[in-house]
Amino acid sequence: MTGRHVLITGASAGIGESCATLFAGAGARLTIVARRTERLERLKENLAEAHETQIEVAGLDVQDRRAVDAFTTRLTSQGNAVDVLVNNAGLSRGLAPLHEGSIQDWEEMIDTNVKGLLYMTRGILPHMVARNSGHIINLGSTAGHIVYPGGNVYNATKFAVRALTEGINLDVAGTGVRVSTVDPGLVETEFSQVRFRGDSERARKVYEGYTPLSPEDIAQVVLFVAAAPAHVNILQTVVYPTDQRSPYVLHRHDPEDDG
Ligand code: 8X3
Repeated sequence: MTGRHVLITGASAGIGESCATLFAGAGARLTIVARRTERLERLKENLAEAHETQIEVAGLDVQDRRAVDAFTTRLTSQGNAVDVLVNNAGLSRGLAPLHEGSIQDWEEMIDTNVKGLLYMTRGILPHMVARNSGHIINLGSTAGHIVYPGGNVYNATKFAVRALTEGINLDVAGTGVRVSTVDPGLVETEFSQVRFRGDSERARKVYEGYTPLSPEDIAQVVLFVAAAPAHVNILQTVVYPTDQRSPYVLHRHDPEDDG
């Protein structure tokens, strides 16, 4: 990845932060964006200490269409071509059945997971097509393959990410641009804290009694997908913890067995 320019959204925590760490370690130049700039600045400091690579930080909410447009216009007009866009920013809100769901929660998920991904991609992809090279890597989910009770709108957004990945992949046929999704199952991040709005006890229980994926596990896959030779396009990867075989089959160890 030496010298390649990687743009990562939602880079202030979790999978995005781990991607930034691994890509910096692999010698990439980074632009890391998120809403929480103080966390990005701290990450930049840590990475700059460990790796001799250029890191740009930008405060950006991918839901904000005008802000994304201004950001991508500025970035691309500086001749700062993006080699890899990691569309990682995403979130889940609530687990209510649809008939009890919060419309505000739905809008936040749709605006971030679907529209935010589209805004970023619309800003960056034309330049990749013009250069006949580049790679869009979307963070999907196993929730984009199988629905589960209360997942409704979150599931729909991740099904959309999968459909958009497949659609963009067809649209750029004949160019050197690559398009991929990495679709994880249960990864221990702030995801459940956000889903349950800071209910730490409920969030902790999601990851109890088995070994979930770590953000680093997924970042390794993203790096592998990005680092594949230019003639190889890994369209989709689905990654579960060994203890989870589907959203419906999760092997939790009996605490009694641990003595
Ligand atoms: C995260 C995985 O199963 O909580 O997207 O939806 S799940």
